[in-house]
Amino acid sequence: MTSKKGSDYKASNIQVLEGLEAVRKRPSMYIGDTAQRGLHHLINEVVDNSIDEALAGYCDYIKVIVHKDSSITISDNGRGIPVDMHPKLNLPAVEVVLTKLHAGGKFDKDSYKVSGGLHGVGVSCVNALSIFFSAEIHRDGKIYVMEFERGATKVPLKEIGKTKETGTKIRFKPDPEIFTQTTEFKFDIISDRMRELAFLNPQITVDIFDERAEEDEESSVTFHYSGGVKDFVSYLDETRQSLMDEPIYIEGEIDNVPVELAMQYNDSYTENVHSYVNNINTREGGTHISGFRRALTRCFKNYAEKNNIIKSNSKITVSGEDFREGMTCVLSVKVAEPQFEGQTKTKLGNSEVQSAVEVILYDKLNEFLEQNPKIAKKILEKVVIAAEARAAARKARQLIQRKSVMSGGGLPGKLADCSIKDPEHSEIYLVEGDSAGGSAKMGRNRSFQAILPLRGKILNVEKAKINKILENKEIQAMITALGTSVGHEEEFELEKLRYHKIIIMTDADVDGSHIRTLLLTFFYRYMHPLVDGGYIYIATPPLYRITSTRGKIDYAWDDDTRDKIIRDLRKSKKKFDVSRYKGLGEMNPEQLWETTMDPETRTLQQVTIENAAAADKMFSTLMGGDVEPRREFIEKNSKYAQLDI
Ligand code: 0RA
Repeated sequence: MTSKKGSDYKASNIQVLEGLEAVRKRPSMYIGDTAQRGLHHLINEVVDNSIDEALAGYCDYIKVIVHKDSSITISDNGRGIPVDMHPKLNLPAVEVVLTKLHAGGKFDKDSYKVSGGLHGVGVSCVNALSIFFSAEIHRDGKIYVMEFERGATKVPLKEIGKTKETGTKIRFKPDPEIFTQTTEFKFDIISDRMRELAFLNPQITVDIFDERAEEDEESSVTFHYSGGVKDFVSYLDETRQSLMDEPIYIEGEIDNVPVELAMQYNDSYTENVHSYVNNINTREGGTHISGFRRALTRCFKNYAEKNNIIKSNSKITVSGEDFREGMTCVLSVKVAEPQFEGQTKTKLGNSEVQSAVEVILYDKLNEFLEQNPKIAKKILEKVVIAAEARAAARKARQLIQRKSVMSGGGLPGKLADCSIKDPEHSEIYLVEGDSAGGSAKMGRNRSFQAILPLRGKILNVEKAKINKILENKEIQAMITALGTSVGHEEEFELEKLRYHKIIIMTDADVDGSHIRTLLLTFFYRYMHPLVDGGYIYIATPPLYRITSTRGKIDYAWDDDTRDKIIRDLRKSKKKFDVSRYKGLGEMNPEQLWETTMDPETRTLQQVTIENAAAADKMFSTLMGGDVEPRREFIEKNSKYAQLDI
């Protein structure tokens, strides 16, 4: 990594493009969306600048404060935004940085512009989208401040005192005119990202304070991990049984591409490889991931042959994915000029990165295996079992297909299909229990709504091998109904998906939320593209029914609404009866339609993954082996854990 000596910044380095009107006109173009995700993106956009300072070797502390009024303060101990005058524009550099689009002094190729959010649009966008924005800069022995409203300068740059420190403090309050859905920041979304950044940048410490927290709630957290990606892997595998004492850690640099990787095998059957380029989670993979896979496969195959572990006459064929089953890995590379491709621009395209990762991993992993024959043997035994299970799974998959062909239309008997065949306009309800399934079948609009009742608890896929999963009747029914098959990459066929809305409808009780989590775990692990594509939804049946005179029925989805309805009824001196729905089965078909299934009146919650590593951790904790961490996790996260994955 480069580390610049001294403060050699000049205002004229800044490349100026245009003003901020464009950002306010089309905010989604710059921050992705203006809903919850975009809102939180504002924080990332500012923090990315602090991380850039850290990567350049000037910053090791970042503090985030969530204020009561939904504003955010982010401060760092970097060099501070430059304040010298820009010769051509006749503006202080900081004003250019904060009020001009794409302004930034980091365009020279010598310096790594390694950090940067998905969109990498800069702090000026945050300014444009805030009703209030202030910057306090400690630099050259002086303290400066500047204030803005919706991107327009309200208080020009002024000096307000002296200081011995350097750094930048930015406070902003998102504009509710832009963020019409919500301006409420979620502590867990912020902390998931800050934790991730702390793992990926071991030199930094991040503090988060939540001033909104009630007395009994956790209101601050500190992240610092001197072990970097190695600590990250240990954290992700906290609730899994590891096959080794500590993760393998590998590091190196080729062609100006620093590569860092930690990996560990555990007793699960899922592959958890998280890759990052310049701190950005590359969900779609890319050249660094191909380099990783090639090296891994080559290395283990060589070792196995050399040591006669997999006999050449053996019937099993070991494939690349068998080497990654039950593996947790974090791969982090830094690339000076990354090319991002793919649907969500999270796939690395730079070809030079493949060989950099491949060469570094191959050499060092080889060395590790030679030095640790016991671990090597354990891993390879596991790989052989994975290969056998995969062969069995292939048979099970074919069986599911054959069965569905033999049963005529090929659909499971319990499915009440819809009449429309256009997936884009069709939806399927996965319903807990046969009795609720019956109500749903009667209450639905059969033209576009299909119903698949699921009996009892589906299998916990976190603890089962793929061949066992495919033998499960409920899972088989889902696979055939959805039409996509299951598994990684080639095996999964998104284009065959028969419904573009898959709606999980379970009771609003402990069992219901357990079944929902089991289903989500299954989709997350074995039908990942459905989660990524936003096809999965959760139905929200009401919690209370309030019946008043002449059979008028009100529904309430939470306690506050219930209390308000009761107050109003009392005021108008009406008699009423309140009951809590214990299960979907207590609703008659009309009620179920009206409250939970009618597109005009229902509320569906779309399942999205904000942070893949955090989601992995959540599922392994909720569904993994250890009871105690699960209990703790549920208690700590009960407010969020249900939906915000
Ligand atoms: C422009 C140029 C330099 C640093 C920054 C901006 C900068 C921006 C932010 C936003 C939050 N914290 C920040 N820290 C720094 C380079 C400075 C130099 O070369 O001295």
